[in-house]
This record gives sequence, structure tokens and C-alpha cells, in this order.
Amino acid sequence: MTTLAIDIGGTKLAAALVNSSLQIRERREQPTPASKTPDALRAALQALIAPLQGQAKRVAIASTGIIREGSLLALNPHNLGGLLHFPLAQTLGDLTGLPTLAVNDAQAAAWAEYHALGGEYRDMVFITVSTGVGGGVVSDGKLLTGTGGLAGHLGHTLADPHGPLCGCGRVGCVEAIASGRGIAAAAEGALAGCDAKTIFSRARHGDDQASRLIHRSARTLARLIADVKATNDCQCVVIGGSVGLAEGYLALVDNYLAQEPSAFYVELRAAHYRHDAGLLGAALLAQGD
Ligand code: ADP
Ligand code: BMX
Ligand code: ZN
Repeated sequence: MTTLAIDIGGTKLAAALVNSSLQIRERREQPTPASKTPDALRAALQALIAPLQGQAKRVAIASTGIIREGSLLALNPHNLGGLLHFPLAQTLGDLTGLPTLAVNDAQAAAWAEYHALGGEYRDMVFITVSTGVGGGVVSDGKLLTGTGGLAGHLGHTLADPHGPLCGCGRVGCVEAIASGRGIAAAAEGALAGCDAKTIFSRARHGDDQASRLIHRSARTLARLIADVKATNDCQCVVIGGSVGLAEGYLALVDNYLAQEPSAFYVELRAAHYRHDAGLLGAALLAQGD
């Protein structure tokens, strides 16, 4: 059965048709509108899925935010242009007339990446370093979503009590430092106003400040991973998101993690499904696998 899979991130929206063997076709992408009002997101989603929806039998959504009873509740509204709430399942159900399931993006990606491990491990954690920092935990072969959908929101654990204010309202969250937005927000002088993608490119061309900002992110992520290892003794941590998958980033994180006492070390891998982990995880959950 064909699933229309949709991934809603703070920076981009993606959609594709996914068959029951997890093959993707007709993948489309467009920027996420930065608007406080739900109408802009609804219109963007409608345009994104219009060419695909006639070919699908159900909809599966992986979305940034806490997903509770099919609705998106932003933990960090700054990542969505100030949008606080969006009725995801209801909107996509109304637009397509199809049964619709919604799950947090990092939780969905964790599920896809757990499947890609092919039974090698029962305990794993997925972390996306993207617009924000998201997480998904698989414990003894089960995906943790929590009673209210908050499980795995690792980006909102404490990295530095003297660090920047996070959009979630806490001070010094991992996300406020390590995410694409966190990297960009700390840029000064010649780099002020640049996004994380540009900062990575400047670092490759020898810019010292750009390089320091990327190291600060990687060091913060490594400390988070050591905390995660201490919390649930996972056998591997899979990293995704455009910052997480950027050339050289995983190696930097691994270097910083190796500087922690060895009990906190854990194998790191880049996401097998790269930028499609969220789409595929949502499709897998919708088909009941
Ligand atoms: P989303 O958060 O919508 O899922 P991404 O995973 O693409 O989207 O993450 C967006 C963040 O990644 C932005 O901060 C952007 O600047 C940054 N980014 C995008 N492409 C790259 C790249 N090639 N290298 C480093 N950072 C990137
Ligand atoms: C934020 C939070 C998480 C999400 C993570 C990664 C919001 C809107 N999102 O921590 O739910 O999983 O960002 O999201 O509160 P992405 O947009 O970077 O993919
Ligand atoms: Zn936070």
C-alpha cells in the first residue's frame, strides 16, 4: 500500500510516496513558512502534497514539535516562526480524505534507523542536529513517545547554565548552542546573519570563527551523548539532520566523545537513510512495522 509521507522541519518541508518495501518516489521539498499563523503552513502543505495525494492510500507525518493526539505543540516556537499549535492530523486528513498518522520527526527517524540496524541492537538513540536538536529513543526494541509526546526531546537538556536562552524558555539548552539556529545565533562580525550552512562552508575555507562555532556545537553534542549513554546505556547513537550529516561533523563529535571517560563512550553512526529517515520512519509506523 502506498503511503504519502510528509516531514515537517523548522527549515524545510518534504513529501514523498513510499511503498511497503520502503522505496521512495516523487520526493518533493520546499521551505517551511516562518509564520505565526497556521494558515501559511496549511497552504504550503497543500501545495507540497497536491501532485502526490491522488496516488496514496494513507498519510504519515513526521513533524517537529511535541505531537499529542495528532496535533503539533511547539516546545520551541522560534523554530517555526512563532507558531504554537497546528492541528496536523486533522488538516492533512481534511486535505486528502485519507487516514492520517502524525509523530515527532526525531522519534520517527529513530524508528527508521532502528529498523536499518536489522536487529543488531535493541537499545539505540537517534539525534538530529538540524534547525533544532531533536531525539528519539528506542529501548529494548520499543520506540518511546511518552504519555504526552515529550520523550526524547534531548535538545532541551542543560548544556550550560550560563548559556543562551532557549526558545523553550529554559536557559542553556543543548539546542540553543549546538543546533543550526544556535550556531547561527552565536555568529558575530563578518559571520553575523549567516546561516549554519554558510558557516560550515566558511569553516572549510579556513575561517577561524566559523570553525570555533562548529567545534562548540560538536563538543556540546558529545557531552549530551555522554549523558544519554549514562541514562540508558544505549548500544549506538545515530546522528542525522543537515548539521549532523555535514562533512566532518560526526568525526568531530566522536573526537570530543572519546575525551570523556570510557564508560560514557558509545558507537556513533551517520543516519543510514540520511535526510529521509523521518519520512521513512513515519511510513513504517503507519504501516504498523
Ligand atoms: P529541518 O530542520 O527542517 O529538518 P535540516 O535538517 O536541513 O532541516 O536542518 C536545517 C539546518 O541545517 C539549518 O540551520 C541550515 O543552515 C543547516 N544546513 C543545511 N544544509 C547544511 C549543510 N550542507 N551543512 C551544514 N549545515 C547545513
Ligand atoms: C525542537 C522541537 C522538537 C524537534 C527538534 C528537531 C519544536 C517545534 N521542535 O527541539 O520537537 O524534534 O526541534 O526539529 O519545538 P527540526 O526542525 O530541527 O527537525
Ligand atoms: Zn530548550
